[in-house]
Amino acid sequence: MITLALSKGRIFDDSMPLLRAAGIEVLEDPEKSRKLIIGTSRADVRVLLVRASDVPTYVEYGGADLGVAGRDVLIEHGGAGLYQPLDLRIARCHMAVAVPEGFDYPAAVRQGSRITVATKYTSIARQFFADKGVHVDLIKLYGSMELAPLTGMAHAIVDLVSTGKTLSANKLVEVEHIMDISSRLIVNQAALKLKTAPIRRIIDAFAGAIDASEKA
Ligand code: PRT
Ligand code: MG
Repeated sequence: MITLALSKGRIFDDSMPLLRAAGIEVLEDPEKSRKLIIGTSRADVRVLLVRASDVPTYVEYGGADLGVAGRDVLIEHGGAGLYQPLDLRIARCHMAVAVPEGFDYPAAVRQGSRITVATKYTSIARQFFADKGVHVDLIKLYGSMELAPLTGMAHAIVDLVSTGKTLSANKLVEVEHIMDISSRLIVNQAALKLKTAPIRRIIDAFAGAIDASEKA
């Protein structure tokens, strides 16, 4: 049995064409079913539905053989014990620093002020500001980071941006582009040794589908 961990939403949706290219059809719609383990058209392949940030953990500990996770989630997890053979180029966005429209971020940086930053991505934020030599106090949040500057709790946020609509709806502006983000295929190292042929076939089919969509 090959077990693939996916999160509901954009990663699940964007993974479907890749699975199809590997000859795997998922048999249930996760938005309609409450099942956490769903079957596929292949008796030897099943899909596990987990939180996006739990995908690397399931793969690391062998709860799943393979998974799809964002670069953001992989950096925050640390990536220990995970083989990352492919950038799938799906669920693309970027990590950014954003501040309220009125906040003079360049001046704060120039003056060497301490900046309070709210984020779910503390490893990425800590590294980014350390590399810039900016002193920050980080506040860890698990969601709706946009509220932190609006309530006066933080000067800035570090969050993912795709269309930019969430920032503008909350009167925030992007002031730093930290890194581009896309999702990767991750593989449990022991599973790769024990089930080399079927896992390799999936990796190769995914790689072929990515190449084909790049050329299209
Ligand atoms: O929702 P949950 O707390 O369970 O977990 P999650 O938010 O980590 O999962 P999910 O499914 O929302 O995101 C999974 C992965 O998709 C992330 O780890 C990213 O790698 C990737 N991704 C791509 C995004 C976005 N685009 C994105 N826009 N993840 C989140 N967002 C959020 C962002 O945090 C912000 O709140 O969408 C909002 C901004 O979107 P725009 O379009 O308004 O800019
Ligand atoms: Mg989300």
